[in-house]
Amino acid sequence: MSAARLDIERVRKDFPILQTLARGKPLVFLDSAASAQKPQAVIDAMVDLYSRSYANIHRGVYELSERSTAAFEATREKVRSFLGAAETREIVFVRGTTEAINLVASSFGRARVGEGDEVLITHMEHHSNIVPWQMLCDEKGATLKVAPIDDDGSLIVEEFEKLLGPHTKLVALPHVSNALGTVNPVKDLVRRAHAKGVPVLVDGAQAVPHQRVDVRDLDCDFYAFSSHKLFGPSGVGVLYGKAEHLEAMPPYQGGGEMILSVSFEKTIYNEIPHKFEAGTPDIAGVVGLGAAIDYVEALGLDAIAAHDHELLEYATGALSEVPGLTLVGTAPEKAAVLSFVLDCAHPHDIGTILDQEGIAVRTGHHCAQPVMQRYGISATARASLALYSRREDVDALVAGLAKVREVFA
Ligand code: 7TS
Repeated sequence: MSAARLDIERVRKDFPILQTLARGKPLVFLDSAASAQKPQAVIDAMVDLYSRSYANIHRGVYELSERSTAAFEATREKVRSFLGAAETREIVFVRGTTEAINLVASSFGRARVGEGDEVLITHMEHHSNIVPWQMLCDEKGATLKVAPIDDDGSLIVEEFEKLLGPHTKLVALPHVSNALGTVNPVKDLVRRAHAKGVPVLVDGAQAVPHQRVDVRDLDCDFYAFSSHKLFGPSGVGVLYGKAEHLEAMPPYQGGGEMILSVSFEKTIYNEIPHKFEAGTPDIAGVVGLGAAIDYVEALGLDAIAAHDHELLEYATGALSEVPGLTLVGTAPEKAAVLSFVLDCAHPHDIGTILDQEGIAVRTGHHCAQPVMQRYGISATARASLALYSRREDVDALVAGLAKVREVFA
């Protein structure tokens, strides 16, 4: 089925920041993998909540609190549908991907992983999907195992399979790598892990802005993503967990909202998902995430995926023509990320010169230092694309890189 095409110029009008200047030049924003820009609909939803419907949620008997609660809980249903989850009680609101992974490591991981056990991750993780597992392994006397990647940035599936051993208690892997753009065959990897009785957490931070995700089709046990990469506000994220796991898991944090009753002798915990939502959440942030989901659903996830893919191919071709440029991460299955090095300039110098042209790219290790170590480099420059990116942005990048060569080559 061919997807409807995105009308990019119309889409761009939805994002006020794209109309602004950077260093006196039209902004060319190529850092959406770090955080995406926000459409007016998201900004309006948050302003509207604060202007007309704001109160603390789940507590008040009065009308304003009921409205605020309804707006908050409506987002839970939007997320459920967005991820294809079976029930809203499988959707936990957290601060972001990082907190979602820490929640699973602290609660599920602590209960499941013991001395001599293993947690399996991949060589292409963001630090957020390394450090919580490392902390867990240190605490429990367990071992962190790392599935290797090929030179092109693909996971070596046979090696992954071999590392799934009798001591493996948990697998955590990225759906899409932030540093390389590799899209992992998650459904297949989950199937292989489940065949050995091992549950899987998927870090979906870089996947949800670019493709439809169906957690029941993937059959993953946990799926984490951040609102801010999905055109929603920062400070909010989602942990999807299968109800059977969430029900069995001990709470992550204690406090208000996560209890049914408290006495000094005994506390009875609330039902899921509230058991994992201690304290007053980012109410407007969750409402903003709901508006972001409405926005991408209205454009169509298939149309977004087709646009991102087409632009990635265009950008890959254009950058391949730049003298002295090497792309880092050339897996056959890739999404929206172009990491590269130049033979004549350090990535930070590339970023600084591009900035003078109004072009925003990310430079550094992208919180994925083991990926850099794998390729024997300390940093890359990274251009990342989103639904509002266009060929002109790529052309501006190529012209900017010619300036970098003029200065340094
Ligand atoms: N996992 C992946 C794959 C990511 O790309 C990121 C953020 C995170 C986890 C953490 O998300 P957070 O919202 O909890 O911070 N990635 C990036 C990036 O590539 N540049 O800046 C942040």
